[in-house]
Amino acid sequence: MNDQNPRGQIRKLDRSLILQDAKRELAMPARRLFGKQLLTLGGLSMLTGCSLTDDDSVNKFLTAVSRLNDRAQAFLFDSKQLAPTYTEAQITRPFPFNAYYDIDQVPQVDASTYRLQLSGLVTGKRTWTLPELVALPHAEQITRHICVEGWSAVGRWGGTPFGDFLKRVGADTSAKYVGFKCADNYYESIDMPTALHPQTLLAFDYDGQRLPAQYGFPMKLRMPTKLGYKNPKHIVEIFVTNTYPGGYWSDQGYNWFGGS
Ligand SMILES: Nc1nc2c(c(=O)[nH]1)N[C@H]1C(S)=C(S)[C@@H](COP(=O)(O)O)O[C@H]1N2
Ligand SMILES: [Mo]
Repeated sequence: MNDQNPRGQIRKLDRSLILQDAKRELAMPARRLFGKQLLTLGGLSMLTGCSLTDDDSVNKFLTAVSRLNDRAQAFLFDSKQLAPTYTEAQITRPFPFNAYYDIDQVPQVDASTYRLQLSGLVTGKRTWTLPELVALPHAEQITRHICVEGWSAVGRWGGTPFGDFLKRVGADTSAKYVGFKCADNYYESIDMPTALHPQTLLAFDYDGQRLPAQYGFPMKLRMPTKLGYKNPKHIVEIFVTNTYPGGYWSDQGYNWFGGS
């Protein structure tokens, strides 16, 4: 019997404690997991018996943990839970700019020739002009944008609820992912429950004005339930798919779900 075997007993205890610890860690928003990852990794590597002896095995292991984390976050995501909203007076001015390049490299998209492409699992594969998009039902939000680099800021965005737009274009909302291609070659993808979340906005406006170039003209996807890097700016194509599309930063090791 196990309880007469001290070594077996200790093993069992360790396993359940480590599992508990791992569960707690995985339940946390990704940004907190980043800081504490080492603690859990030690425990998890013991638990799984993975030997983390070289960069390759460490990378594979971290990817596996991150995928596990994606699943935990997807499981915990409550599609009815709303992110906090703020007042006009709480807006951060000026709102920070961030991208994988400097502000002088921001893409200049021509409004008159711009067309939004839709592809993948959608029945309405027509293109959309900017005036057509801006004429869609309008919603506003004042929410907090949280960047993994350690800053956050409150901003005001206006646009059309993305879930309604997906339904309007005949998207298969039972599919797993919505992907985005951007004018600056950035790319991103999100889970369908987040795409359908009531605060997920296809945003054309910032603070009552058309989105300035640096904040993502002609449109960005604004999700207060996700970290900054999940919110693509300068969107030129939206596609619906069951094949994991990855994203600019998650393909470099950041957590894909990226919940805030
Ligand atoms: N197309 C595109 N979208 C992007 C990025 C980018 O480099 N290109 N950077 C992301 C990151 S890391 C952040 S924090 C926010 C910054 O948005 P802001 O300039 O409106 O603050 O945009 C996100 N979306
Ligand atoms: Mo970011």
